[in-house]
Amino acid sequence: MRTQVNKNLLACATLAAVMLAPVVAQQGPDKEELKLQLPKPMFIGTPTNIKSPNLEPITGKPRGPFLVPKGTKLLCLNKPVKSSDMQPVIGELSMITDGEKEGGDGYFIELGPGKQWVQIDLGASYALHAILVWHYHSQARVYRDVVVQVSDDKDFLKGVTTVFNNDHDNSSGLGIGRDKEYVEVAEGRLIDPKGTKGRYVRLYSSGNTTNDLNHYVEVEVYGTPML
Ligand SMILES: [Ca+2]
Ligand SMILES: [Ca+2]
Repeated sequence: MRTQVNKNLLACATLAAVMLAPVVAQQGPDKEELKLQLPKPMFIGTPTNIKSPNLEPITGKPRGPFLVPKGTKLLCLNKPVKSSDMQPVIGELSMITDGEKEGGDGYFIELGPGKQWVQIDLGASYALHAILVWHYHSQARVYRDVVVQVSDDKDFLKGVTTVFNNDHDNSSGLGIGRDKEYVEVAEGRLIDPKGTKGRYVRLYSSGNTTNDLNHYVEVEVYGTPML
Protein backbone atom coordinates (compact mmCIF):
# COMPACT_ATOMS: atom_id res chain seq x y z
CA MET A 1 0.00 0.00 0.00
CA ARG A 2 2.77 2.39 1.00
CA THR A 3 4.57 1.62 -2.25
CA GLN A 4 1.46 2.54 -4.19
CA VAL A 5 1.15 5.90 -2.39
CA ASN A 6 4.78 6.68 -3.08
CA LYS A 7 4.32 5.82 -6.73
CA ASN A 8 1.34 8.17 -6.91
CA LEU A 9 3.32 10.92 -5.22
CA LEU A 10 6.15 10.38 -7.65
CA ALA A 11 3.74 10.55 -10.56
CA CYS A 12 2.26 13.80 -9.25
CA ALA A 13 5.69 15.32 -8.71
CA THR A 14 6.77 14.33 -12.21
CA LEU A 15 3.58 15.81 -13.69
CA ALA A 16 4.10 19.05 -11.77
CA ALA A 17 7.68 19.29 -12.99
CA VAL A 18 6.59 18.74 -16.59
CA MET A 19 3.84 21.36 -16.27
CA LEU A 20 6.14 23.92 -14.64
CA ALA A 21 9.04 23.38 -17.01
CA PRO A 22 7.75 25.46 -19.94
CA VAL A 23 6.97 28.43 -17.65
CA VAL A 24 10.46 28.37 -16.13
CA ALA A 25 12.04 28.01 -19.56
CA GLN A 26 10.01 30.89 -20.94
CA GLN A 27 10.81 33.26 -18.06
CA GLY A 28 14.40 32.17 -17.74
CA PRO A 29 16.44 32.73 -14.61
CA ASP A 30 17.33 36.32 -15.52
CA LYS A 31 13.95 37.60 -16.70
CA GLU A 32 11.01 39.17 -14.93
CA GLU A 33 7.68 40.64 -15.94
CA LEU A 34 7.79 44.33 -16.83
CA LYS A 35 5.56 46.13 -14.31
CA LEU A 36 3.63 49.03 -15.80
CA GLN A 37 1.31 51.67 -14.40
CA LEU A 38 -1.43 52.05 -16.96
CA PRO A 39 -3.93 54.91 -17.27
CA LYS A 40 -7.65 54.21 -17.19
CA PRO A 41 -9.33 53.53 -20.55
CA MET A 42 -11.27 56.41 -22.11
CA PHE A 43 -13.45 54.35 -24.42
CA ILE A 44 -14.88 50.88 -24.29
CA GLY A 45 -15.52 48.44 -27.10
CA THR A 46 -13.84 47.54 -30.30
CA PRO A 47 -13.75 50.19 -33.02
CA THR A 48 -15.05 48.94 -36.35
CA ASN A 49 -15.04 52.10 -38.44
CA ILE A 50 -11.27 52.41 -38.95
CA LYS A 51 -10.10 51.39 -42.39
CA SER A 52 -6.44 51.06 -43.21
CA PRO A 53 -4.53 48.78 -45.56
CA ASN A 54 -1.87 47.88 -42.99
CA LEU A 55 -3.94 47.58 -39.81
CA GLU A 56 -3.38 44.62 -37.48
CA PRO A 57 -6.47 42.59 -36.51
CA ILE A 58 -8.35 44.30 -33.66
CA THR A 59 -8.86 41.80 -30.82
CA GLY A 60 -9.87 44.14 -27.98
CA LYS A 61 -7.87 41.90 -25.63
CA PRO A 62 -5.31 43.29 -23.19
CA ARG A 63 -1.63 42.74 -23.86
CA GLY A 64 -0.16 39.77 -22.04
CA PRO A 65 2.81 39.95 -19.68
CA PHE A 66 6.09 41.11 -21.20
CA LEU A 67 9.39 39.76 -19.90
CA VAL A 68 12.54 41.86 -19.55
CA PRO A 69 15.98 41.22 -18.03
CA LYS A 70 16.03 41.57 -14.26
CA GLY A 71 17.09 45.06 -13.19
CA THR A 72 15.30 46.75 -16.11
CA LYS A 73 14.27 50.27 -15.09
CA LEU A 74 12.32 53.23 -16.44
CA LEU A 75 15.01 55.49 -17.90
CA CYS A 76 13.22 58.50 -19.32
CA LEU A 77 11.21 60.10 -16.52
CA ASN A 78 11.59 63.90 -16.86
CA LYS A 79 14.43 63.47 -19.37
CA PRO A 80 14.74 66.21 -22.03
CA VAL A 81 12.70 65.98 -25.23
CA LYS A 82 13.26 67.78 -28.50
CA SER A 83 11.25 67.69 -31.69
CA SER A 84 11.02 68.61 -35.34
CA ASP A 85 8.30 70.98 -34.03
CA MET A 86 9.81 72.71 -30.99
CA GLN A 87 6.67 74.77 -30.37
CA PRO A 88 3.74 72.37 -30.05
CA VAL A 89 0.29 73.70 -30.90
CA ILE A 90 -0.95 72.30 -27.58
CA GLY A 91 1.13 71.48 -24.48
CA GLU A 92 4.88 71.31 -23.84
CA LEU A 93 7.40 68.73 -25.04
CA SER A 94 8.30 67.98 -21.41
CA MET A 95 4.83 66.40 -21.02
CA ILE A 96 6.06 63.42 -23.08
CA THR A 97 8.26 62.25 -20.20
CA ASP A 98 6.40 63.65 -17.17
CA GLY A 99 4.88 60.31 -16.14
CA GLU A 100 1.28 61.51 -16.73
CA LYS A 101 -0.55 59.13 -19.06
CA GLU A 102 -4.23 59.97 -18.69
CA GLY A 103 -6.11 60.33 -21.94
CA GLY A 104 -8.16 63.48 -21.40
CA ASP A 105 -7.62 67.11 -22.35
CA GLY A 106 -4.55 68.65 -20.74
CA TYR A 107 -2.50 65.45 -20.96
CA PHE A 108 -1.52 65.35 -24.63
CA ILE A 109 0.64 67.56 -26.76
CA GLU A 110 -0.14 68.39 -30.37
CA LEU A 111 2.56 68.78 -33.01
CA GLY A 112 2.11 70.27 -36.48
CA PRO A 113 0.80 68.44 -39.54
CA GLY A 114 2.55 65.77 -41.60
CA LYS A 115 5.74 63.96 -40.69
CA GLN A 116 7.10 65.01 -37.28
CA TRP A 117 9.43 63.46 -34.73
CA VAL A 118 10.16 63.69 -31.04
CA GLN A 119 13.45 62.61 -29.47
CA ILE A 120 14.26 61.66 -25.88
CA ASP A 121 17.79 62.02 -24.48
CA LEU A 122 18.34 59.34 -21.83
CA GLY A 123 21.55 61.07 -20.71
CA ALA A 124 23.69 57.95 -21.27
CA SER A 125 23.70 54.87 -23.43
CA TYR A 126 21.62 51.92 -22.19
CA ALA A 127 20.56 48.50 -23.42
CA LEU A 128 16.87 49.05 -24.17
CA HIS A 129 14.28 46.37 -23.42
CA ALA A 130 10.89 48.09 -23.84
CA ILE A 131 9.55 51.30 -25.37
CA LEU A 132 5.93 52.25 -24.68
CA VAL A 133 4.12 54.90 -26.68
CA TRP A 134 0.82 56.62 -26.00
CA HIS A 135 -0.02 58.99 -28.85
CA TYR A 136 -3.62 59.67 -27.88
CA HIS A 137 -6.15 57.42 -26.26
CA SER A 138 -9.40 59.28 -25.63
CA GLN A 139 -10.64 58.17 -29.07
CA ALA A 140 -9.84 55.17 -31.26
CA ARG A 141 -7.24 56.32 -33.77
CA VAL A 142 -4.47 54.93 -35.89
CA TYR A 143 -1.31 57.04 -36.22
CA ARG A 144 0.37 56.84 -39.61
CA ASP A 145 3.97 55.91 -40.37
CA VAL A 146 5.05 55.22 -36.79
CA VAL A 147 8.82 54.70 -36.86
CA VAL A 148 10.95 54.30 -33.72
CA GLN A 149 14.74 54.53 -33.89
CA VAL A 150 17.59 54.27 -31.38
CA SER A 151 21.05 55.83 -31.74
CA ASP A 152 24.03 57.22 -29.84
CA ASP A 153 24.10 60.05 -32.40
CA LYS A 154 21.81 62.94 -31.41
CA ASP A 155 21.36 63.83 -35.09
CA PHE A 156 20.52 60.26 -36.13
CA LEU A 157 22.99 60.40 -39.00
CA LYS A 158 24.98 57.30 -38.05
CA GLY A 159 24.59 54.15 -35.96
CA VAL A 160 20.79 54.21 -36.24
CA THR A 161 18.75 51.11 -35.40
CA THR A 162 15.09 51.05 -36.38
CA VAL A 163 13.17 49.08 -33.75
CA PHE A 164 9.65 49.68 -35.12
CA ASN A 165 8.36 50.79 -38.52
CA ASN A 166 4.79 50.47 -39.81
CA ASP A 167 5.23 52.75 -42.84
CA HIS A 168 4.41 49.95 -45.28
CA ASP A 169 4.64 52.14 -48.40
CA ASN A 170 7.71 54.17 -47.31
CA SER A 171 5.81 57.45 -47.61
CA SER A 172 7.98 58.87 -44.79
CA GLY A 173 11.18 57.90 -46.63
CA LEU A 174 12.76 55.98 -43.72
CA GLY A 175 12.44 52.60 -45.42
CA ILE A 176 9.64 50.11 -45.89
CA GLY A 177 8.24 49.02 -42.52
CA ARG A 178 7.20 45.45 -41.78
CA ASP A 179 5.23 46.26 -38.62
CA LYS A 180 1.48 46.70 -38.58
CA GLU A 181 -0.58 49.78 -37.85
CA TYR A 182 -2.55 49.60 -34.61
CA VAL A 183 -5.39 51.34 -32.81
CA GLU A 184 -4.31 53.53 -29.88
CA VAL A 185 -5.55 52.23 -26.51
CA ALA A 186 -4.97 53.10 -22.86
CA GLU A 187 -2.36 50.37 -22.34
CA GLY A 188 -0.16 52.09 -24.95
CA ARG A 189 1.91 50.34 -27.59
CA LEU A 190 4.78 48.20 -26.38
CA ILE A 191 7.72 48.04 -28.76
CA ASP A 192 10.48 45.49 -28.16
CA PRO A 193 13.91 47.01 -28.93
CA LYS A 194 15.51 43.61 -28.17
CA GLY A 195 18.42 45.04 -26.20
CA THR A 196 19.35 47.67 -28.80
CA LYS A 197 21.90 50.04 -27.28
CA GLY A 198 21.64 53.80 -27.45
CA ARG A 199 21.25 57.12 -25.68
CA TYR A 200 18.61 58.70 -27.90
CA VAL A 201 15.17 57.41 -28.87
CA ARG A 202 13.45 59.10 -31.79
CA LEU A 203 9.78 58.53 -32.69
CA TYR A 204 8.22 59.56 -35.99
CA SER A 205 4.59 59.79 -37.02
CA SER A 206 2.69 61.41 -39.85
CA GLY A 207 -0.84 62.32 -38.86
CA ASN A 208 -3.63 59.95 -37.89
CA THR A 209 -7.00 58.66 -39.02
CA THR A 210 -8.84 61.66 -37.47
CA ASN A 211 -6.60 64.52 -38.66
CA ASP A 212 -3.13 65.20 -40.06
CA LEU A 213 -1.67 66.30 -36.72
CA ASN A 214 0.63 64.38 -34.36
CA HIS A 215 0.05 63.80 -30.67
CA TYR A 216 1.81 62.33 -27.64
CA VAL A 217 0.55 61.65 -24.15
CA GLU A 218 3.68 59.84 -22.95
CA VAL A 219 6.66 57.75 -24.02
CA GLU A 220 8.37 55.32 -21.65
CA VAL A 221 11.79 53.79 -22.28
CA TYR A 222 12.98 50.87 -20.17
CA GLY A 223 16.47 49.38 -20.10
CA THR A 224 19.56 48.38 -18.20
CA PRO A 225 22.96 50.11 -17.80
CA MET A 226 25.74 49.18 -20.20
CA LEU A 227 28.18 46.70 -18.69
CA1 LIG B 1 2.67 62.81 -20.20
CA1 LIG C 1 2.90 55.31 -45.15
